[in-house]
Amino acid sequence: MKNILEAPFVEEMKDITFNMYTQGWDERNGGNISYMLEEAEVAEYLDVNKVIRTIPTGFDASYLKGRYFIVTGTGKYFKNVTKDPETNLGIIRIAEDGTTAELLWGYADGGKFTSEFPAHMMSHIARLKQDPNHRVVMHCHPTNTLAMNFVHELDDAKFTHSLWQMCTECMVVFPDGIGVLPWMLCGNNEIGEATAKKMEEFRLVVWGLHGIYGTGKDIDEAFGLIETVEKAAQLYMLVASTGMPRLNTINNDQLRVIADAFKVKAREDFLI
Ligand code: 2HA
Ligand code: ZN
Repeated sequence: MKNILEAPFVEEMKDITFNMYTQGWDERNGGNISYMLEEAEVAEYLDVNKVIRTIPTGFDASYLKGRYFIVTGTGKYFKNVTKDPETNLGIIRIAEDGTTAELLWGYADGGKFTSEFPAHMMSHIARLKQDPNHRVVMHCHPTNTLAMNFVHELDDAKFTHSLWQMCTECMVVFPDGIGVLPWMLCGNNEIGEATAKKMEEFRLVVWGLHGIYGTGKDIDEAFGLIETVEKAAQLYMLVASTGMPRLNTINNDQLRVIADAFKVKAREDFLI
């Protein structure tokens, strides 16, 4: 059996949590990540028949039964994952009943997965139905994206369009747009269900006045989506902060030109 602390997926979780912490997007225990793993990759490092303990999922996750995930722990700080992955991360498998998670490694201080576990698992279900290669759900509190929530309408089309206009790259990276939820209480099934509903259409979902969810087939894709939104939001806020009139913008014709050139399908109804 190989050393789990050297597993590529543990290394990836260490790298990305530290990276996101240093961006300032994951203060204190802010943010959470869940990353779906193949049984074969886990079995190189762990005896998959050895369940340490079980943890209730809090909802019916039977669509994911038998699936493995590495997930950040509740109350844990992204900044600490690198120095103590076994306490700050856990590897779980969704049991046959869908209401139990089987802990195979981690949460070494008796902890459990993130309080946003329902939103993560419900989002995995929604994204897997859209894309069988989907694997990662990532949540954080990017500063400029959040700032923009206070001065911009929380509307899918309007929010997406404002960001598309900020940099040429946005149309290429998220032509499918961003879902935007109003402020809601976090950490429960209700916000999980609302997030998953948006995930039927979007890989990115803003939680109004809270943060963002990004998803993808790997960590780079989920992170890259969030990073691009945050860059555009930073530009939006910089420009807004000057109080000067905008003399230039990327207009809808130009957005269509970008989509054509990069062979992506823009959400035409968001070209408002
Ligand atoms: O896990 O970010 O949304 C801490 C949070 C809650
Ligand atoms: Zn949060």
